[in-house]
Amino acid sequence: FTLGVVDYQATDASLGTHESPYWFDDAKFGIFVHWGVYSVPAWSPPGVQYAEWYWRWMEDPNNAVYGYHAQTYGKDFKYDDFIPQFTAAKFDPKAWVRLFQAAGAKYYVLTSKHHEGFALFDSKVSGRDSVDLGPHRDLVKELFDASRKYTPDLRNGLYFSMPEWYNPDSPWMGHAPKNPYTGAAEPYTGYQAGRDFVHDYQAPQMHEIVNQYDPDVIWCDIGGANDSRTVMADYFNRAKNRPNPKDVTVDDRCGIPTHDYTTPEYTTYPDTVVQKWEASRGLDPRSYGYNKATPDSMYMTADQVVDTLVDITSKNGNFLLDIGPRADGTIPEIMRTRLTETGDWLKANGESVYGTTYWSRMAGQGALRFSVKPNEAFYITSLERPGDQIVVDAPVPIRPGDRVTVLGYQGPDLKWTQQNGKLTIQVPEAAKSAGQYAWVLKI
Ligand code: FUL
Repeated sequence: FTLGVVDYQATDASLGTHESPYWFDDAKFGIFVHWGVYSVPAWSPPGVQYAEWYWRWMEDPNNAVYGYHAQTYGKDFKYDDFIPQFTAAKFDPKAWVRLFQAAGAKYYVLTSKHHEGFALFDSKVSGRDSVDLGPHRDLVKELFDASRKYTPDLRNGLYFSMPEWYNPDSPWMGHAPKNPYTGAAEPYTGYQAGRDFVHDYQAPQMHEIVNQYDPDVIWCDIGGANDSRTVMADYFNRAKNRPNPKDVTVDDRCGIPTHDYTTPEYTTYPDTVVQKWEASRGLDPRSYGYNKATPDSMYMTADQVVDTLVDITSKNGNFLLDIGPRADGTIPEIMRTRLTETGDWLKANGESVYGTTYWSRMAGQGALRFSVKPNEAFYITSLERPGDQIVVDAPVPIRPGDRVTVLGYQGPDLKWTQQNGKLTIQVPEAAKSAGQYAWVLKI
């Protein structure tokens, strides 16, 4: 086994030996951030479709966004006219990373460039970025710098959309952008057409994010035409060959077989999946980008966030929970509240989540979910407020003399019996009242 000795080659066989690192498996909870020019209009019918797809929807006469746009901004208002309003004027990177940490997240993933092709970093291969346009700031650098300074334990990740919708050179949906109402051709601001999309633009940008920002995670999206073998070999080698080697990780959407984990979206796997996975979704019922039409009442509750996190991690997944900041860089109050509520739960109960592994026998039973710290503890988490007893009809590894406690509850140990393979635990009223969202029993 030659890990650390031999460099990765740009082949599937070589790259295929890369796996998700321990830190990622142990981290369990990350924050996804969708932020871009789409954060300016930030509109879609709530609960229906992704607001970060505004430009796509606006092009489609059958979509509600088409009419909304004409009515709100007028038919002459082009998507790129939103760019100057993407100001980031109140963007406070230190407050962001502190919030992610307060949420109990161990990493975050920021959209370095979404399908609209607007990069939030200083790109030399394109002028379509936040340094040349809009805020005139390197938003990726500012966030990474703040994280490294104020929250050094937080890992820093970047999302990157491989194709671009209206890039005139993009092989995906590439066609020159046009006004959806008049059909007139429009400039793709900041970008010089006539390139080999993959080799002159996409791959160089991916090298830029690797070399300029040194991310712990690259979260590719969509796949399609790519030079990702070369990019990933460079990324992996750079990480392992430096004076302080570190382990980086990559998802399964780079357009090549290589991946460390799979990425169900707005869904989770029904049962344990042994290869590492990470489910993502927004606090919004159906959007990653900010949707100002979504009422607070439609956002996930903290109870739902906690239940989702516990459910996912019991099946060997991570949960990448998304927020959508506003164009000025502020994070809507409802999102901040949900994150800190989640963090409060994790403060008392996080030992049943971080650094655990799934129980090989089963992920859960009814409202119960299981997690394990080998040779240390077995956790039973009830997603509902427990009744007077919890019964597990499965061979829970408990031995005579083992103590059962409730995390966050200072009272006496719980009484338990195990008979015919069934574990019965008595739950006192005070222990139930000590918790909220999800109750963790520790053996
Ligand atoms: C999808 C994108 O189309 C969505 O807008 C979002 O970024 C999600 C995480 O991935 O493929």
